[in-house]
Amino acid sequence: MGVEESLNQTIEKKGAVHLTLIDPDSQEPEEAGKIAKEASGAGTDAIMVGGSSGATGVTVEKTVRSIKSMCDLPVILFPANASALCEGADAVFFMSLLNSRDVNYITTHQAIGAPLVYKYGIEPISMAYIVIEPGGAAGWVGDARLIPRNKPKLAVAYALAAKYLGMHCIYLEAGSGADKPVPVEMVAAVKKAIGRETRLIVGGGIRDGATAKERVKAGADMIVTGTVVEQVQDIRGKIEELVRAIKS
Ligand code: 1GP
Repeated sequence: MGVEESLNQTIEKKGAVHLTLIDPDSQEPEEAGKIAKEASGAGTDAIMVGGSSGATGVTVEKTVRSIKSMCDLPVILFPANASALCEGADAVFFMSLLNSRDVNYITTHQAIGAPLVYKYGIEPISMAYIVIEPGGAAGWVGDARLIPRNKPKLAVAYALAAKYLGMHCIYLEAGSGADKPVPVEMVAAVKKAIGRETRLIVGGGIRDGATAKERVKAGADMIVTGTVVEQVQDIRGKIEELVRAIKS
């Protein structure tokens, strides 16, 4: 079974999935492997590997290898551009930053990366990436025309466009380490418009179970957390809290 199918099954059975994001630029590969092991023990569903800057080439490859040696979870690349692709991952969020002003982030990096995905035999999971205020480094690097927090209709418009273009997942991103996560009203409005089968991913600034749960109740199918594991001593305890909160 592919990674996308297995995530879909978990969503159907448990209501939502939790994804742990590891930025290869934030720690040594060995440490990344340990974090993944703790996250796996805590019940996270897959490990995402990527970051807006510094997550390229050998750094990504060594991190993926270390994670794969420490746990059995699927590893999904979350690349800022084609230089973050590598062999050894199970899947890649094959994404287009729909609200970027820069055509490179909408289609050019994808054209450069697609033959590598093909060559490496990585499963592509099509995804629309939509960056919401404050947007963080992802918004800056990707030159996003940030969606204002109080304009859910703009997020809905992009999400519907993504659905009609055939994308399977839509990621509402507030930016890594955001002081405020994507508003619940925006999550609800987008889910209402895209329906059950298009999967809604929400991330950026989610640090506790209650915040994650509110967004799942509003319609998020996948919750991504990254920064919080870099900030706590008890990685397993924190991820257990998040996982428990979002699974029915
Ligand atoms: C960033 O949405 C992810 O791309 C995760 O954000 O680091 O704030 O958890 P955090």
